[in-house]
Amino acid sequence: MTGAGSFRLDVYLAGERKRVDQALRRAMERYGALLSPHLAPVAGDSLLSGGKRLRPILCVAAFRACGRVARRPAPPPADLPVGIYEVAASIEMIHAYSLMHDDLPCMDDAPLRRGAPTAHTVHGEVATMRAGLALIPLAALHCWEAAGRLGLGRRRRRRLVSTLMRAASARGMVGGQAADLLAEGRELSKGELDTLHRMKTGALLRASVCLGAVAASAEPDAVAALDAYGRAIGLAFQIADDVLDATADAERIGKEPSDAALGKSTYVRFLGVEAARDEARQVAAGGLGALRRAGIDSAELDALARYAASRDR
Ligand code: GRG
Repeated sequence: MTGAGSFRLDVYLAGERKRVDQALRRAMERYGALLSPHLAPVAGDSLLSGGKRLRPILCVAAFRACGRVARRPAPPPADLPVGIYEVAASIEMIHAYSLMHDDLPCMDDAPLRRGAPTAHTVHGEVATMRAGLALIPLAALHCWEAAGRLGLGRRRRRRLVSTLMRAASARGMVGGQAADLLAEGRELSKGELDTLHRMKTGALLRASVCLGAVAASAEPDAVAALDAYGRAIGLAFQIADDVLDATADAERIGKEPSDAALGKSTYVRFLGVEAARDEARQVAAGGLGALRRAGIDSAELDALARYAASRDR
């Protein structure tokens, strides 16, 4: 991977997280009424409970990289249309629902998330299940309307919503989760593990990058390069997740490590910690190669690839 020069990832991430959180709060104000009075606080708690916000940040970075407003050096984020943060917020709605459901007793049965008690331990299983489900149509609606406010035509708006919903579907995240649950206690091959994680974790990360590119009205070859980048980042992120689950404590990652207890096949089980770290870095470098070949030069995407592969929380 090439150096990211004087780019300050920590400053960049903190600024972007603030803007994503603002967009999420605006979304809850706008659509809270569609959630019903008792589900809105449950969904709101999960949506606004922090987190890295990597998916929306990738979406905005891809948008910027596609040149609609991009120049080098990168313009300050305030130059970006607010609408791209709104589109990005719709991805985080899907992510929030997936975490709420993932932690339920019928799935990973987790007590902690982001350093706090999980949604169902606070609000109960039924309310958590319902509020999570209610976020799915909200995400689709928000994506559609935000893309309209961004000035996109119907064809691109449809493509954005369709990309997001396909990534969340049984061909993507839901299918990956189902495969993961079925595989508990069973030894997977490396190929099966790759496929599972490209769906469960990778599909939404990949779609995040694609949404940014499509929202920027990028040319097809740029969309294809960003898609390859997103695909690589999605897998690198999961490999790094396995490394963290095997090596970090609950205080650092904000949840109880659970892969070993649930008998899951992981990259660490296959490769060992150090080789898994290397693999994550190599996969991410492959994604950056796709950008370079397409002439896409983005300090943000470069730094985000490193972060996805080598993060420490
Ligand atoms: C009906 C089978 C079925 C599934 C419903 C629950 C579910 C859908 C999908 C689970 C998807 C999931 C939780 C994948 C794991 C992805 C992952 C590594 C999440 C952690 O993401 P981070 O680290 O979290 O970005 P933060 O807290 O930073 O947002």
